[in-house]
Amino acid sequence: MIDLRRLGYNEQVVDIEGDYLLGRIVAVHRELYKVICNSGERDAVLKASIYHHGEAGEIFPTVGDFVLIDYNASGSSRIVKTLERKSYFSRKDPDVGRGEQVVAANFDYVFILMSLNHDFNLKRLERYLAASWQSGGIPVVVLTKADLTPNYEDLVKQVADTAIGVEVIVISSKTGFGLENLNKFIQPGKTIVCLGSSGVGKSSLVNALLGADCMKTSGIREEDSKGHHTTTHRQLLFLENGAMLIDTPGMRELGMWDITTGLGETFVDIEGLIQQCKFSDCTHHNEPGCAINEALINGDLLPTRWQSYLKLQKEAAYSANKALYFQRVKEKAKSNAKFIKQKKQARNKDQYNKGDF
Ligand SMILES: Nc1nc2c(ncn2[C@@H]2O[C@H](COP(=O)(O)OP(=O)(O)OP(=O)(O)O)[C@@H](O)[C@H]2O)c(=O)[nH]1
Ligand SMILES: [Zn+2]
Repeated sequence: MIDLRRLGYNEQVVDIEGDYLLGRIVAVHRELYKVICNSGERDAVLKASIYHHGEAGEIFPTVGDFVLIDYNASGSSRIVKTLERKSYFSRKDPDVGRGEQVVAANFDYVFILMSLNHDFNLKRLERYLAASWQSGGIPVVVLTKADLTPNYEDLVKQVADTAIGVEVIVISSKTGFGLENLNKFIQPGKTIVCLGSSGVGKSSLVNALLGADCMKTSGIREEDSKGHHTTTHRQLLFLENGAMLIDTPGMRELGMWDITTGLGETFVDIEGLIQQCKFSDCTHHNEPGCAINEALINGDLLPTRWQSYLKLQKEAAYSANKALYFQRVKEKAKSNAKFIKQKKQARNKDQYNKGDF
């Protein structure tokens, strides 16, 4: 028996109609899903009448999602519901017009990897931080490749000044240096996702954490709808102590992020200063009593940090509109579906009354 709380599920499942089982998605490959549930790991597909022909707006599951399945002991189970997410990362769907695509869900911590050599870039870090806060996960900055950069103290300080209130941990996956400092996050039932640009050492860290564990490399062979054989790698990985890691290709393709609410947490210092401006509608240009100007003059606030804030805020305003736009599209689709359903029902009733059904 698998205790689903060990998979990170802490909520109560209400409203389960029928004999559905709770499970967690461990891999997605096109329309095929792997779900771990009380009966072990199962193949599953979406129940078409709910996801494809039901009311618009049913949320498609992704790696890390908790779902309800209509269990089938002898074949593919049917996924009937995607439960509410506590955190997620999404990217713009590569299929034009389809809005966003969620690539990972229900993680507790986001390890933001940045290497201490070539990849070191504080502007990018701010962006990753904002996206992480926005995702609902807790960011942890992991500075990699310590073995290649002997004098990193100054770099760590710069990161600490940028990532206010966030833990910063220096590691080397090659030598194992510092890995033990990640243990407080890598706890049973907790799920971690790694974020960072190509080459920073995400795979190396995942492999170092998995150690001798071969779960990652044991692919799952299966047949797709056209009869082709494919190998799906598990994308939710289990560490020996019961912690979980999400390692999915989608995370490498994150591009346009909605960072509206994540901004405030990334720039707590600036938001704090703004509160202290004399006028509540201060534009931080030449107003008297502007705490931002004061901090810029006395050196408490670096001009580069202020510029980053302004730049990201501009982008956030754009993506806020984008989010609103997609929300409206979704609502519209939903009300259309309802309308069509009502019309159909009315028509059927009509025909029934006329006796020509
Ligand atoms: N010296 C040293 N090299 C490392 C370390 N971690 C990773 N590398 C090397 O950096 C290169 C990239 O590492 P990966 O783990 O593949 O990086 P990644 O982030 O998974 O890259 P993508 O798959 O492109 O996203 C490889 O050549 C690794 O051997 C480290 O701690 N020290
Ligand atoms: Zn001001």
